[in-house]
Amino acid sequence: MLISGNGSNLQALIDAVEAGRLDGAICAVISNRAEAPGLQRARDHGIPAQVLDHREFASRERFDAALLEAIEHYRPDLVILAGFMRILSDHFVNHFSGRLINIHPSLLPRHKGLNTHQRVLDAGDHEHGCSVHFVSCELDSGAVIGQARVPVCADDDATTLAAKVQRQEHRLYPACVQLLCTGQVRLTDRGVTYQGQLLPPTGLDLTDSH
Ligand code: NHR
Ligand code: GAR
Repeated sequence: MLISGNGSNLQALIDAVEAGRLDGAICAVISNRAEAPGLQRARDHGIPAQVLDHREFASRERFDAALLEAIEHYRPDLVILAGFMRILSDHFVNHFSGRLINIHPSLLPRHKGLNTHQRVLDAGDHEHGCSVHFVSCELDSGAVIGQARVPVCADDDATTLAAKVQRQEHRLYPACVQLLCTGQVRLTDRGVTYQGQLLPPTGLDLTDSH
């Protein structure tokens, strides 16, 4: 898993593995920031955690080459971005094609890029949420696996919205990763399939029905 910060989504995946809700193992965590709290979360659960500081590399391509090598050391089936804040170059993305996923705090294709919660408020949206998607070369534009929606209320600000969305992220990400681990979801040349059926562009609706 690749992180840059808190690692609450990493924690949700660790919890899912430990609870037997995920047929997989997290083989390593790599952060581009040494101060990322997620590194300690990994170590607390016996997961190898490593820092690769992008500022120590002369170019994005050099950083990505070192990152690719560090990841390949573990031979993972899946590479999971969870609050990882560095844009990845085409070579990296193509190398892990179909095995590289991200969670993005919006209902893609709405609000690609950063500061999504404030942008949802500025746009007057009544609905917000999160998306798990395969990473493609074009930023935040890869095929969507699943989404979870939350209502936007009159008294919401960017902080309350972020908290609501994150609560859903912590359900959505383990659920999507499990579908990948069991082979029920795949990236094909036609798009994302679930149990062999092509999904719509918004993927599976995994909104909390409670
Ligand atoms: N890389 C590719 N090629 N494609 C995607 O879809 C990617 C990606 C790398 C990361 C996550 C993404 C998000 O969920 C992600 C998707 C960082 C930036 C960004 O602008 C944008 C989108 C995402 C992550 N990063 C700045 C950069 O120059 C640095 C910002 C910072 O360090 O705070 O890399 O939103
Ligand atoms: C998550 O909300 C994730 O959707 C978002 O950052 C947070 C990371 O939290 N990702 C991005 O904004 C990617 N650009 P975490 O570190 O606690 O998992």
